[in-house]
Amino acid sequence: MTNALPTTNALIVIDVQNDFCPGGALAVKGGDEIVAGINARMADFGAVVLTQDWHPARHSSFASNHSADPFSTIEMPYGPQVLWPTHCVQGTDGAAFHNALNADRADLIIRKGFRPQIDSYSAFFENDQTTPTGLEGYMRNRGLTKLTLVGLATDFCVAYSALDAAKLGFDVTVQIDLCRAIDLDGSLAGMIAQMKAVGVVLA
Ligand code: VGL
Ligand code: ZN
Repeated sequence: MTNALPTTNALIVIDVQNDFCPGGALAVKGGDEIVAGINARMADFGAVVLTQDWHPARHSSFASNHSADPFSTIEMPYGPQVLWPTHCVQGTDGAAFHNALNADRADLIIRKGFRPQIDSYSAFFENDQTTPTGLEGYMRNRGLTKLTLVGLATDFCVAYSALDAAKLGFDVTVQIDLCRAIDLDGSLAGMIAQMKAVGVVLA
């Protein structure tokens, strides 16, 4: 057989959802510009996984549930937490994937942030850094050891996922031209530095 896709290589597409695209509730500048490039990259991988931010309306990461301002920070039992505009509420159009994303190619769609009391930026662990999403087991069971991450947002869900994947011993690349950032108070530079420090390849 020729052109076999590398069976150890997975593309993980982080949160390419309407609420993170222009016009959405937590719009990331240029969020929609990466969709065509992500679809094209899918052909290079033996596995494609999509993540989907998937919050109940009463989620503790929503500023509206604290009568606080969006983008302010509060102390949660697990540490500081940014409060966000209400976004990616389960079953809403905002939580749906961008309609041009080739979701049909996905082997797995992993949802995160569904527990009301814990946010989950990373595709591997929730923000308490201990509650697993199950994605590590899926990757190991399929022998997927080389992970390439793309999507939204570079400095939150992509970076947290990349840091956790590196910590778990996966070989991790973030394809930065297929990501877009929120960049809250220097968060982009900070997270890029952290990713480099743990050996994540920024391609
Ligand atoms: C995200 C903030 C809140 C992300 C998700 O996908 O980067 N950021 N929820
Ligand atoms: Zn969220």
